[in-house]
Amino acid sequence: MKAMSLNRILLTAFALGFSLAAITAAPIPYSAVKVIEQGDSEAVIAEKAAKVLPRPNQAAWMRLERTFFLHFGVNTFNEVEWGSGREEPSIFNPTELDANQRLGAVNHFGGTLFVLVAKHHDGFCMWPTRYTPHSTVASPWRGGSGDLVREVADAARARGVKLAVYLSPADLYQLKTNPNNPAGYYGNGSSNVLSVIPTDPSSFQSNPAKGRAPAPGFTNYTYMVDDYNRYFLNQLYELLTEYGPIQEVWFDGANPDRSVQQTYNYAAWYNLIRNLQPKAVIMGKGPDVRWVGNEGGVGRTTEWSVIPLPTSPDTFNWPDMTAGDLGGRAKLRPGSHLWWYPAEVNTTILGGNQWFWARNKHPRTVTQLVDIFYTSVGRNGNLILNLSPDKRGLVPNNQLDALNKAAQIINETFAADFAKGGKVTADDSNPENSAALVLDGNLDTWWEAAPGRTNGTVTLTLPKVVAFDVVSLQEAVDHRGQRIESFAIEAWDGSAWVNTEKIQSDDLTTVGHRRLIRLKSPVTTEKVRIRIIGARLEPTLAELGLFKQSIKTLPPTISDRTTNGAVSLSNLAGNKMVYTLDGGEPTAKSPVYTAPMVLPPDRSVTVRTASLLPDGKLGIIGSRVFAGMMPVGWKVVNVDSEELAGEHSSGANAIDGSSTTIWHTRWNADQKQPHSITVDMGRTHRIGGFTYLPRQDGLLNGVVEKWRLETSTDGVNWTTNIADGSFANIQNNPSLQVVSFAPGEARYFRFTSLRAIWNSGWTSAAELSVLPAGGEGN
Ligand code: FUL
Repeated sequence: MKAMSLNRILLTAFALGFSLAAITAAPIPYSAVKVIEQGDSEAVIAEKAAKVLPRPNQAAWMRLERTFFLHFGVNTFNEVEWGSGREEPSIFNPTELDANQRLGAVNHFGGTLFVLVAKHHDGFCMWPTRYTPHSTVASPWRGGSGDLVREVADAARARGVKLAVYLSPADLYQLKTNPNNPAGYYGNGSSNVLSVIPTDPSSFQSNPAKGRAPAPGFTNYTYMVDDYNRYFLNQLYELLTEYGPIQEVWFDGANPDRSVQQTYNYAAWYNLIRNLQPKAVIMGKGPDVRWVGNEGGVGRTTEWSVIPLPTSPDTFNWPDMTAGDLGGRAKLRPGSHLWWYPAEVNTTILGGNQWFWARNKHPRTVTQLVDIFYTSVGRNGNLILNLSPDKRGLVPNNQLDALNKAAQIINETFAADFAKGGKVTADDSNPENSAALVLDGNLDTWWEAAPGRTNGTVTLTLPKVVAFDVVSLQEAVDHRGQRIESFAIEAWDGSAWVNTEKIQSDDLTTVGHRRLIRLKSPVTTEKVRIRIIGARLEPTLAELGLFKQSIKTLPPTISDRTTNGAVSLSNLAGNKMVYTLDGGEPTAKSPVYTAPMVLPPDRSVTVRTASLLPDGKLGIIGSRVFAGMMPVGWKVVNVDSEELAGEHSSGANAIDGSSTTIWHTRWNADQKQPHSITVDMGRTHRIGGFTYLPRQDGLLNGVVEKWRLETSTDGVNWTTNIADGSFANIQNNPSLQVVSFAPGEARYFRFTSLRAIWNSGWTSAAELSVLPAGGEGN
């Protein structure tokens, strides 16, 4: 009986053109998780990886693409990146807060989702929670009746933007060592006891089994948890039941004070979220969405959404995944649990990856924001761009201006799809999935290569010649997973197919939900083909688009400063460029750029520049602050440790003007803080601050977290300018740190590392410099 039915299957299969090899093995079904077994062949491993599909909450989330973050709280009022938990709620008093203002900017950019920081690491709650008085209720804002979550939720819904919440697991206000809150729950050693969520606040510790009435339409839940986890669950409950649908819950892995141990009961948190908001994704320390691994807005050029986990996702503890190759074939090993885990690319509108507003923080340039769009949304990840309202509670004009200009460029670029109206053919297709489906604007229909093939070519013939320089590709990930491993984009030049030249070092490897490839210059043709060279299984394309970048108004690119202080300007469109070096706004009459400009060595300089368009108008103005003096004539006069053997990392590298060489203490010796370096600037300057550029090679060894800065006019008598400073969040944001102090005369400065990341004994620096008196000294 069995043999007969198998024969019948085989006959039918032959009639349909399947190969014997493909049909004799048991078919591998699509599923949410797959385990690679010992002995699985390369082909089986690839097929398993290709048949892991996104779960429904992820599929909906991936289509959001352009999402926003908002960091605003007590840190805004103290102008710091990380708080201490000891802030007085009275400092929180935005005078003009208007949630509609920030949502307007989000709308203009096509923003689909807004992630509000409801509680940052400092523990101050932005809504009137029942479980701590440390919230907006204790602040003067709206006379103590303010609820930021409500105001943002209402404004977002009114504008069709979805809502999400960030609730920091680290909580310095609740830290049991916080003198301002001696009864703090965080790390208080309480036992796991039966707790009803939502808990009655009046018997929160005395009788946690006593619940309060559930929110309308919801019920209550029971967990065995300690005080802090019960606190956290109750806060989640409030946020997820009182503000309408929540699309994403954001769990940050950062923790400014690890001296107090507290276990997070993630299993209970996830369970509660699934019960209350089953459509939400859990981001970060959770199973649904992965942090891309940096805060600079840059996804991988090869970005797999299927990730091998060493254990089952049910028991995995979701560490940060920062390696370059997370899901390539070399990573797929026996024992791997393959899991859909797409990337979210979080970054800031403020330069230097800074999350909270402060007077001296400036927005990124428009060019940088446009680039970030391509390196996030264009690399199979969702972009989450942070806005930073100021003390008024409003997003300042300079941030709005940068965002609106970037939005204008991106919107103009994607307004017209030149592929529309074209005719599409493929060399070979699955009969159910014809090539024409790549132009139907529907991600749920797709072209698929004929069964058994792992390559294929899709050719687009346009009714007339077009010029384009952006290619958009999308796989049918919701239905067929992620498969493409390598492809080429070719244009017909009238007699042959020629490879188009891409703008960046992007590898043409993965596609996933969306891949945007920018070309070096516009290609003019009436025929384009996408040649898929390799795939894990039959490749698919759900959509294909061709666009022309709106580059004419893009601000010129301002280069790094060379060791001689020279800076050059360039622009893709080949326009003339005008500039100023005194911080003033360039006009059509400003000097026209002709050759690299040598900046003065003894002060910070702001370069501002714009393209001079053929019609005499100016394009968008770009600017760059070169903070810190040039190290011309400087010498290291003392360094307590430097690695000269393994790799040349002498102290001199910290003042050579190059961000690619580093000072590093000895690798195998002197592994104890403090470490210090003393620099002689050759003559006395009046200075008002210093800069520290951590190593920029992606490694964190020796990156300084706590430090001391001293200055001297004679190298003998020293003034301590800052005795115990710290670089908040440098582990996540290893970017230029600019610190001001009371101005004074100095010929020498001494930088001492007191603590490095992971409490290691090393110290490293790419560059150290000082600021002329007068802040950043434009
Ligand atoms: C980091 C935090 O420490 C920053 O302050 C910010 O919230 C960012 C989104 O995550 O790890």
